Amino acid sequence: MMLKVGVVGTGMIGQDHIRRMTTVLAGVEVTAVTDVDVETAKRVAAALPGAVVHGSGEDLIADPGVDAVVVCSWGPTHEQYVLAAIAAGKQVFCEKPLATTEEACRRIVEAEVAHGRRLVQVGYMRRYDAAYRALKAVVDSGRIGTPLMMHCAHRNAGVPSFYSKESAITDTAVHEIDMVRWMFGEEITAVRVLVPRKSRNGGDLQDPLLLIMEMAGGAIVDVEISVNIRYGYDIRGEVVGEDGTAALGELSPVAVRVSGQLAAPVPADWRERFLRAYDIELQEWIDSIATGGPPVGPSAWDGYAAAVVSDAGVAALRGGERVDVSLMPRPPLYEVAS
Ligand code: NAD
Ligand code: ISE
Repeated sequence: MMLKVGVVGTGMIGQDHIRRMTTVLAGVEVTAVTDVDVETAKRVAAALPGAVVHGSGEDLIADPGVDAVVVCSWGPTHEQYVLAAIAAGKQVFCEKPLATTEEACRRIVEAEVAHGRRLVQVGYMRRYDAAYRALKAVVDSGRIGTPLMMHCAHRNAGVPSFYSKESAITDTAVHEIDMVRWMFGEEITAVRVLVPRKSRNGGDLQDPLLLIMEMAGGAIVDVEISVNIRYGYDIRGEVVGEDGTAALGELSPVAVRVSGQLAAPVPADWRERFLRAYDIELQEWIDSIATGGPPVGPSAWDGYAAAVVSDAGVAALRGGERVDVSLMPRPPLYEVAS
């Protein structure tokens, strides 16, 4: 059985997911695409034998030739497509963020709860990354004692022109927001944002930023967000426990020592750094649908929780204050932590 997938949004990650679904993963075919940029959608479809180009995401979701939907359009458009997929009773993998506001995510959670069955998975791929999984295994084993702090860095070589001041929180740090909830198995209770001297590479953006998150158990997480670091894509994380520390390893497959120097390549971007994580994330999603089970990855609840923290981060960035995070009660549909 091949899962017939329709892709909404054929930009960078849409094309990357189509490439993996057509050349890397098993049990899936891409049968339909759509994009507001019709020419891009047509160009992408031309390389997909038999794929239909739809005029809108809603038409694609209604297509009987589409079993499940992958949403890769811009964040503010996610809500309408995820809600349409829930209304059609189709499984939907939505790239992060689930939606760009707490209210939009709440509407998605409420629609899924009303439907009565999990249909939504959010693209927080760090949970599938070998280094993050190894780090979590050490933390969970108790070898470094109770975690007290985590230091993170999220560095992009550069960002697109549509990237705004708030995107540092809503589009970039939102990955760490989801990751630490998963890493520590607890919620974030408050955030603040520190604003260092601006990089001359950042244009009008406030770059870098330091996001500080307080965890329910008392640990504190700091995240450096630098989005014009120039030298490459660099993702770091180190957990400090009572008895030791554990950090994401260096990921380069090669290190060259020559002429008194040590050099190792740095990934260019997220596609290179998280290549395998995206593969595993989507393969597990495809397999969960094939076996008739609910998706086991990040849920609409996780997407909602990340959005609430992200909104608090934006408020902290604007106001300079510490901002409390308050979640609605978790519906029983999401009681099993993902
Ligand atoms: P992009 O601009 O390259 O592509 C987005 C595409 O969506 C564009 O082709 C655009 O025309 C299309 N689009 C916009 N509005 C639409 C609508 N209403 N209906 C259909 N298509 C529409 O952006 P991108 O970098 O591919 O990012 C897309 C999404 O993926 C964003 O939510 C982003 O946060 C997420 N993303 C996730 C990761 C990750 O690491 N998981 C990495 C990059 C992007
Ligand atoms: C982008 O949308 C992603 O999700 C990348 O993983 C992240 O590193 C980047 O900052 C975002 O803009």
